[in-house]
Amino acid sequence: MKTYLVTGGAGFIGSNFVLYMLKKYDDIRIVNLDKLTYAGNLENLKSVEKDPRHIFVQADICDRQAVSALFEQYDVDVVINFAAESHVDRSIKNPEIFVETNVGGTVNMLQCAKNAWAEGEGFKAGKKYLQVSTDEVYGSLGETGYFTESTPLCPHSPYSASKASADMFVMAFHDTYGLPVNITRCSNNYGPYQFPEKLIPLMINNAKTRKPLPVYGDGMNVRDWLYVEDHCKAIDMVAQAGRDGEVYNVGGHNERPNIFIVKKIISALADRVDPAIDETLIKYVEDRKGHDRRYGIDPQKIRDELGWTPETTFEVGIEKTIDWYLANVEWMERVTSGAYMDYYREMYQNR
Ligand code: NAD
Ligand code: TDX
Repeated sequence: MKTYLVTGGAGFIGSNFVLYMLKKYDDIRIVNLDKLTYAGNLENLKSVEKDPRHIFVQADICDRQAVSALFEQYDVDVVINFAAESHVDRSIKNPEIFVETNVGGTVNMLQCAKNAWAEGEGFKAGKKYLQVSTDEVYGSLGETGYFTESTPLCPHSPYSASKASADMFVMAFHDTYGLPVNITRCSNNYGPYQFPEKLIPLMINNAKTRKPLPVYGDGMNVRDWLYVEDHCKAIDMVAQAGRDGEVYNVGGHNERPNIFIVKKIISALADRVDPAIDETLIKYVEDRKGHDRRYGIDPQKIRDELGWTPETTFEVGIEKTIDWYLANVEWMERVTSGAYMDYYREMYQNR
């Protein structure tokens, strides 16, 4: 039985990954370490609450004692490090926590894996540390071209700078100590359980409640969208078969300008909820500082080496996602109460 130490497994992608893996494999065990920040939500994991293959531990990835105790208690085979501060706008307001968690936390995870897996001059067989990273570390594209794994790192936001820095430590642990690592760099994810500070769930929630839809700048920034389950599949494949020390970009050539996404959500909600939901809700607001213009992933390496291809087209994925948020009103109400309201007011009242 393989044991996974998944960090950040109560967040958006992490919880989708835990559910995906427990559904796909019988013979695995997942130790899920999460600090439960504002973005962590155990409600996402309700369906596996009583599953003995899922062990939840509330802890901080920066905590040496807590993390090394887990390596001691469970014979961890694979680490998947999702835990991070993940929102660009928050990083612009408060960069320090991004350094602490995304850089310091990653180095702590690497050190703990290195210590626990040491054997003789090298490491025990069959171990893997996988760092979940982002296409944002490559910076911004012009109108043409794609990010490949050899595109130089050129992050612009405090968030992407922290993720790029973490990636460099991951590679340093491979190059210096020979730690068996991989990095995945994925494009924008969407799907169930995404916190409504991010574009798609924020727009669905605002449109449903007839609140203004805040579009940054001219709305023509382009993101490359991937359905979260396709990302989970890619991570599983890389963890199993990725060549040590390699980076794999993950994306499905689904580039869309932000305004296209917003209009798509409006028309879907007009059909499903109320025909009065229309484009008059769109409010162009002050642009994000340092706003990257375009992201676009070249996924050739993961396709050719590991046979990964996405299964969900954007057209299907966005409909499924909208349906999920409309069917899970209580989930949305719970995550948008309390502290979320303060965040929302602070973010958007002067824009
Ligand atoms: P998220 O914000 O939804 O979840 C992050 C999780 O990490 C939360 O459960 C939170 O409680 C936990 N966490 C935060 N700080 C922690 C700490 N110090 N110790 C332990 N747990 C902590 O993020 P997400 O969107 O699910 O992203 C997961 C990972 O994937 C991140 O590393 C992110 O950089 C990367 N990524 C995200 C996207 C995307 O579109 N969302 C795309 C590419 C890569
Ligand atoms: O209210 C909004 N209005 C708006 O126009 C919000 C929240 C966003 N936007 C724009 C900014 C971006 O161009 O939409 C685009 C997407 O924004 P986010 O959902 O904040 O995502 P992004 O900044 O692209 O980063 C996401 O993808 C890469 C994740 O948050 C990162 O964790 C991941 O690494």
